[in-house]
Amino acid sequence: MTKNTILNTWISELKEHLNPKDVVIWTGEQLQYDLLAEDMVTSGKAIRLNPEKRPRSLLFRSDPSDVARVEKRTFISTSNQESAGPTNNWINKDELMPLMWNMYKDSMTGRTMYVIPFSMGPIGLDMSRLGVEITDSPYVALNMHIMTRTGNKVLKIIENGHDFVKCLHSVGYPLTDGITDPIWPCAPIEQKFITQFPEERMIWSYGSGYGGNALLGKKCFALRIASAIAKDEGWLAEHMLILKLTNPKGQVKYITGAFPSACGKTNLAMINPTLKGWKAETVGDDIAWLKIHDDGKMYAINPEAGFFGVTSGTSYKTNPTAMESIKSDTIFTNVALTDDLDVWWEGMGDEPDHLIDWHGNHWYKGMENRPDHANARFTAPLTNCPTLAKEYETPVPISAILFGGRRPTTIPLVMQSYSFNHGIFYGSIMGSEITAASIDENIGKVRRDPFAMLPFIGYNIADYINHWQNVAKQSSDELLPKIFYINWFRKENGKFLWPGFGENSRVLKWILERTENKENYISSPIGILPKLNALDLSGADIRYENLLKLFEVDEEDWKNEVASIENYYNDLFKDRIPEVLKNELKSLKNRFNF
Ligand code: OXD
Ligand code: MN
Repeated sequence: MTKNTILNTWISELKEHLNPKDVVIWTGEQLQYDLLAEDMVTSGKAIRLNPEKRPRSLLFRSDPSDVARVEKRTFISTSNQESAGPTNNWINKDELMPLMWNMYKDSMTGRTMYVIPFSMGPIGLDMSRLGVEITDSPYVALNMHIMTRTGNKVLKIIENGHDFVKCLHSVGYPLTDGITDPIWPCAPIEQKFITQFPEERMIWSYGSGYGGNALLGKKCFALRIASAIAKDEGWLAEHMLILKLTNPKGQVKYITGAFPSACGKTNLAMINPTLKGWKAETVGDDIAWLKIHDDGKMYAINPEAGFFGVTSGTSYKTNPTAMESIKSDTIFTNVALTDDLDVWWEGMGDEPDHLIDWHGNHWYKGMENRPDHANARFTAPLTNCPTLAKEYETPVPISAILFGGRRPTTIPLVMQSYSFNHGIFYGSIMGSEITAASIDENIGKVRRDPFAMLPFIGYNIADYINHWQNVAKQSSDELLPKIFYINWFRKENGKFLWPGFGENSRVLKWILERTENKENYISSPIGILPKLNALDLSGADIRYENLLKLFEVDEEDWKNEVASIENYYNDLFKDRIPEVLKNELKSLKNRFNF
């Protein structure tokens, strides 16, 4: 079958146990993609969009029960619970492996088993890692073709003996006699398992066909398994965008940023700077692998080859670059279909009079239900992106790391940490304020999402924090990226104080100046803040009172914040609060005289 015995033995074992009707090795050729796409269209599982409006693009509709990552069915399975820590669902691997293996029995009956060799990161690069996903979902095969580097080139490296992460996926819907295949096969929620086995460097996913549950290169591999590999090898696998910035003098710098969902990560990765003469280019929008090189600097790669972005709210106004990136060769999932066979979603622009909604039903303007799903997605190749940086396939040196969240109060527009360790503290307290929770008592409370990695750390979060510190010890604060906390979302009387989007370039400018130690700052108990005249507001419509509010450090707010952080650390880490966090919290209190 292939020239790698480990891979062959694995394929044979799975063929025998999962009972597929045939096996297809993914070659990565465009023709193979095109034929499978055509197959999906003729079998009624996908709709070909209007080739004049959206060339070579497809629309899929998932089962209404299978529309997002299922965190409560996502597991880290190891030999002891301590290694998974408090942020992960854990089941002993001696229990879960046999249980899942049993579920996989004959689960591919009547289906084709696709064997997809893939590389996370550019093929052949030192920092890249290889995997093979075995799946019975043609939708997954098509998406993996876009989201990763797949096919013969990768297989060849594996055949030369390179190791790979075994990723097994089944939709959990065998086509035994008399069973017809639904448009989107999947298993009921209680049978879904998205399991990482970090000790084995292995992923088993069963029962879901959607996004991060099924495209195993993304969250399962590039974050959960990779974070465990990275811990052993001394690097970081992070939920971060990578952005290239060029100032009017032509100087180039790269930054990364981690934000909880719905904080505009993809928008920042594709920012259109309003500051004159500035240029921003995209390296990645979701995941960064970071490693300290021999020169002591931290370098990043984007391990992915595509965008798997939320469509909702994406428009020529909010993110023209994303709109340009999905003009062709794109897979849409759970968006609405227009009368001329194009796509539509909420926030895209003018509402058409009639659509076919994501369930396949007629939808008319004025109807209450939305025609697209809130987590509808586009899958598009990076190379579609008009602002893709030419360095997207080489490691880039990182000057600044941005952490942030949605905080209507307390946190200023931007602040810089006093040290790398203080930056780790910033990462640990990240989060967004709950504004429209169904449980009223939670409104106003902060939902913390440390490093935007809460559902993605493949091991104990206390060890993860310590690992950040250990990585930093490979270099010095001088050479390491500078760390910033940003908050585009501060409000006064219910109104945003900062315009956001392209105007965020003004903040990025200050950040880059600070990476060169420009003396344009003041010190405050919470970190380094811009002098008010240091933010370049040329041509911007920002009122002076707003600026003052954006940088206000309110002692009462910070008393509450400190108490909230203390509670959160105690609840989360129990008796394992990392020393670095204890020390940084103490220093913060000292600077305030609390
Ligand atoms: C996410 C995503 O859920 O990128 O973070 O899909
Ligand atoms: Mn993400």
